[in-house]
Amino acid sequence: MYHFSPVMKQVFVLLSVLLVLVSSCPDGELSCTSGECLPAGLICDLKTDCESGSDQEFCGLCDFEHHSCGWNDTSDRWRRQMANITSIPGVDHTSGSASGHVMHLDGKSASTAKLEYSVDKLSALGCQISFWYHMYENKSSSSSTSLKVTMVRDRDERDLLEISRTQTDGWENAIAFIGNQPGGYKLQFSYRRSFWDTKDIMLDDISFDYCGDGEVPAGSDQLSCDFEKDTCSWYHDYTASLLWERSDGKYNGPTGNGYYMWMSAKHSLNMSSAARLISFPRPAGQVICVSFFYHIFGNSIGSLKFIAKRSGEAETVVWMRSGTQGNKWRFADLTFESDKPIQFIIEAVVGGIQGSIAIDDITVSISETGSCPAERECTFQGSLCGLTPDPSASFAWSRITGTSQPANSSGPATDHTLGTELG
Ligand SMILES: [Ca+2]
Ligand SMILES: [Ca+2]
Ligand SMILES: [Ca+2]
Repeated sequence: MYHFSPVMKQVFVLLSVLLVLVSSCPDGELSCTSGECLPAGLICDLKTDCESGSDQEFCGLCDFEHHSCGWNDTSDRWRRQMANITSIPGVDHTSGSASGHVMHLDGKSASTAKLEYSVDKLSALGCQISFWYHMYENKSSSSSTSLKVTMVRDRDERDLLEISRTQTDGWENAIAFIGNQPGGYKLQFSYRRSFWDTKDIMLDDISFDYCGDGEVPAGSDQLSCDFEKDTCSWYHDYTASLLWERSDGKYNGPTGNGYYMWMSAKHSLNMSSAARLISFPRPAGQVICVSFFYHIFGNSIGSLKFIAKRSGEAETVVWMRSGTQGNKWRFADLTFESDKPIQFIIEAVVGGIQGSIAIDDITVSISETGSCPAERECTFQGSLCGLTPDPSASFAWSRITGTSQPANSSGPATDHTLGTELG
C-alpha cells in the first residue's frame, strides 16, 4: 500500500507535463498511452477521454488494482489490500477475484477515518460519483454508524450521502450527486465508529458519471414538475451565488399545500446574488410550451427571469418580472421554437433586502399542433394577452385544464385561476 500525497500528485502532474513534452503530440496536448493526442485540459476532468484511460489514471476513478488513484488517506486508517482479508465477500468487485484489490478500513481504531480526493475542475450539471462498498460488523450491536460521502470546500462541509446500516452481505452500489461544482474542493469518504460498534468497510470501483461537458444522464427530460418529491430534471446551478430551496413552510403553494422552489432576500446578501435552476438541452426543431406559477412578494425584492440558451449562443432573458407582484400566485405561459438544442434556466435575483420569490407547477410539453396555449398573463414584451382567434382558443382552454392541475392537487379549480388572470 502506498499513499498518494499532494506532493506525489504534483510529481505526477510534472511527469505528465514531461510526457507531453517528449511525446509526438503537438504542444499543449496530452499524449494518451493508447496513442491519441488530446487537449491537455482533459487531464483529471472526471471524464475518461483516452481509450486507455490514462488521462484519468490518478484522478479519483479507481479499481484499486495498482494504486489508490489520487485518493489520499489523511487518517492513516485505510489500506489498499487484497480482498481475501475477510470471508465475506472474499473477492473484490472489479474482477470478483480473491486477489483483486480493494480499499479497506479496519474499524477498530476510534479516530475518524478519512479518505480524500481533491477535485480541481468544474464538473458538468449531472455529475455524480458511484462506488461499491461492503460493510462488516466485528461484534454484534444494534447501532448503525454510517459511512459518509462529504464535499469539503474550505471550512464548508456538505454531506452528499450517508449510508447507515449494520452490514451488507456483499458488494453494494451507491451513488452521490455532485452537480456542476466549481473545482477546488475535496470529496471525502469518512467513517467514525461509535463506542459500541466496530465496523470494517471496503470500497472498490469508484467512478464518475456524467461529469464531462455534454454528458447527459438518462431520464433528464422530466421538466414538468410540481416539486413534491424532488426537483425532477431541474438541476441546481452550483456556480451561482445562491441556491433555490425546496420548501413547503412559507405559504401555501398555488394548488394548496405542498412544496415549491423558494428563495428569499436578506439584509446580508449582495443585491445581485442569484439562484438558478438549469435544464439539459431539449432537442431542436420542436415547438415547446412552458408554463409555471410564480410568487414574488415583498417590499424590497428582486426579479425572476426565465432564460433560454440555444446551443452555441449566449443566454437570452425571454421573460422577467421585477419587484413585488402581490401576495398571490401568478401564472406565465411561454412558447419556444428553436432550430438548435435549447436549454432553460430559471433565475431568481435577490435585488433587495426583504421579500421572497417562488415557483411551482412547471409544465414543459411539446406541441403537436405547432402552437401553445393562449397566454394567461401578458408578458412585458407586449403580447396578445390571450386574445387569440376563436378556433384555437377552445382547444387551448381544454389543454390548459389538463396540464396545469397536478394529479394530486386539492387546490382551487383551474377555471378560477383562468378567470382571475384573464378577467
Ligand atoms: Ca479526461
Ligand atoms: Ca478492485
Ligand atoms: Ca408543488
